[in-house]
Amino acid sequence: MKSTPTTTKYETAFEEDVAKGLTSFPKYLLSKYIYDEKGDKLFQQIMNMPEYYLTNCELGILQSHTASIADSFNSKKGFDLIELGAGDGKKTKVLLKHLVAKNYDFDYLPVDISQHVLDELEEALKTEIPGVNIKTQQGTYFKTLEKLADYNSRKKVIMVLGSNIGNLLHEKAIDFLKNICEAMSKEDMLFMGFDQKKDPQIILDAYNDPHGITEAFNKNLLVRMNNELEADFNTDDFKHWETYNPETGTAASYLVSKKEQQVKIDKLGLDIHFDAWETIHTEISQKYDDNIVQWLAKEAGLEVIEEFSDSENCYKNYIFRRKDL
Ligand code: AVJ
Repeated sequence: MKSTPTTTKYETAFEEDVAKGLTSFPKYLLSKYIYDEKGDKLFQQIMNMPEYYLTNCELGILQSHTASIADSFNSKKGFDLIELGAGDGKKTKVLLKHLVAKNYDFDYLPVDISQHVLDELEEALKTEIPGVNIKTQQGTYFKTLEKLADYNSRKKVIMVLGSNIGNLLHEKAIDFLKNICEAMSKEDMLFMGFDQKKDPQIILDAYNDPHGITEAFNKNLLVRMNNELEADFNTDDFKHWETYNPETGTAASYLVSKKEQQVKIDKLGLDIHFDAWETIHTEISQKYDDNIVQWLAKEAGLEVIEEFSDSENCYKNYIFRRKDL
């Protein structure tokens, strides 16, 4: 029998996910779609705002514990440093500078979906820290991890900074950690940043800044649908709203419709109705404590072997190993 290729109504995952999210109740959109070129720029601006404490907290941890972190990474045959989500490398450069200055034997493998981001990082490192042996890896985390699982001639250190795991609900976070775990060998390490539970007001302020940058970042989802899916969202008709639940540690972002309205998404042939004050859930930014992190690790087959923190325990970077090997 001849097999026919499966056909879907949608050309891209973005189209399919938008259609699914906006025809669900309650409505939602996936935060990963915030990051187009404009979304990347807005996130850079977020990282530079005083209210977004995460970046400076983690930078401070990397600066004050550089030597012990480098020491934990090292092994007899040196190591390969694999960074998932390379970004602009501001925080990573602190580590790389030290590793080069102290003559550690290592390669740096930044992984990113965007070749453009990787090229810029490589260019910057060439002039700023010429001693780094960089091997960029373009692709999704998942594909790259599969590929790098066999990369086993020496110790691998997998690094994920920025509390990026916080965008995932616990169940998904465990899947992500499991994927990483499966790519690890006995002596390999995972070095990962987790934003911590703290005064709820500080968290709300970080995601609800008075400059309107986070609002623009969140609304970039609407702008993208207008640009790419022939939608007619009026961004002024939606309000950026942030909540934080100190019991669960979950910060959540919403876009709230200020009025009853009908929005067309021509490319998807959809006409979406909003009641007045109806919500679109757009992002979660999970906050953690040691118990949650240890539980996530255990569920994924990992264990915490070391942690680094600032004096206020505002943010923590943990080192994990495989538990079963
Ligand atoms: C990049 C996922 C860590 O959730 O703190 C910043 C994204 N959203 N402000 C976060 C974000 C709103 C950020 N992460």
